[in-house]
Amino acid sequence: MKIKKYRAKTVQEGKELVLSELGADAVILSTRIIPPMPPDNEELVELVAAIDTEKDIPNFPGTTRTQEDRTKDFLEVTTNIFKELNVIKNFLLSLSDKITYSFISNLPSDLAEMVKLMIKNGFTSEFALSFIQSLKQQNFRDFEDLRNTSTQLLAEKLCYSQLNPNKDRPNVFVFIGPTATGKTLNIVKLGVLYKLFFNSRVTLISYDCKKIGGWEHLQVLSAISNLNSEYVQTVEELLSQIEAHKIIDDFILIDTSGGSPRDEHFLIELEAVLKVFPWTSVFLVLSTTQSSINFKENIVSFGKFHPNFLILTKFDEVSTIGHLYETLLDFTQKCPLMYLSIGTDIPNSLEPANPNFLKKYLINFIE
Ligand SMILES: Nc1nc2c(ncn2[C@@H]2O[C@H](COP(=O)(O)OP(=O)(O)OP(=O)(O)O)[C@@H](O)[C@H]2O)c(=O)[nH]1
Ligand SMILES: [Mg+2]
Repeated sequence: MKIKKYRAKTVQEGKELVLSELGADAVILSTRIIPPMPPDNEELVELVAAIDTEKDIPNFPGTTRTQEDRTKDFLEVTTNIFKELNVIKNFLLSLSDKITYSFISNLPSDLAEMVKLMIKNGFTSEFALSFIQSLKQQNFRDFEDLRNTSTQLLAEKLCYSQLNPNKDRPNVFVFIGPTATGKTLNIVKLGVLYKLFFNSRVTLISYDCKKIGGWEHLQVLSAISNLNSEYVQTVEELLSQIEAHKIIDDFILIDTSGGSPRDEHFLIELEAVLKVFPWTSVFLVLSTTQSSINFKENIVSFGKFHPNFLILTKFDEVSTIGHLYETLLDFTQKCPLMYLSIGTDIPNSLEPANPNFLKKYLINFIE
């Protein structure tokens, strides 16, 4: 490659110079204006042009290297450079791994790998380390054995509850939570299941006067599922419907409007509703697809209403809930897990919460 600078009075004149000297294959790399300078005090244009001269490189005396040979050489050199870069990249990755995971450097390799896997699955490094430290004294056949034992232990640490329905009086359940977590859909699933398993009479009441189509959603799903449903718009209407259905039904399930955990007005309204009746149980419905921060925020806001049971939804959309684990560990002590929703099928996509099901979602994500 030959590179040369040209100065001329105009760009056009400069181009002609380049053309005449380097030929039509020349490429102009840059142009710039040179301000007037003594002695001529004339503005000039500077062009930098280049021409590929590789084709003309002569062979050293005594050699007969062709263009093909030179291409081969070039490929060999670049391949070697890439190999070197890969070595450097791997070295940097292992160095960064060592720095990031320096806190597990004194653990046996299987346990250290397990801590890393837990962190990848959303657990915090502090929690993962302290949990794995507690397994130090145990012997494991292999890594899979360690992973199975860990998930089983973690799942068993959460609190679960089963429904013990009142036989003598109606069970009046109210469902609360943020928007679109699956309250309405799962109320319908429960309505069908209670009807079938307890051979009971069920009514669903929608007190969702906030969302356009909220009531219609419950109405359509109930009709398809052959369940009775009602719609109320005020607390007075809600109470009078409950009174009316208490006499004939075994289960009355109330659907409420979803709202933001940051919406003070919504939370005050919900609190007022929750105070008007001695509910048999308050169910909090939360989605597993939330980030750990948002999930925690919902637990704090809705936890103030002291729900009795927790329903977690959308397990079919996640591979792990490790990022929610620590919040759940604390919260389920007061509000145990009762149902886990794994899809939209009515009523089959609802599981009674249990450690054997939940463990599949704790350290499930493997790169
Ligand atoms: N994939 C999946 N989708 C679900 C699950 N549970 C609910 N859904 C879907 O999530 C969406 C919201 O469900 P809804 O039952 O309307 O949620 P909601 O909490 O009543 O919502 P609001 O009334 O707006 O507060 C719907 O499309 C449901 O079909 C689940 O477990 N898995
Ligand atoms: Mg709803």
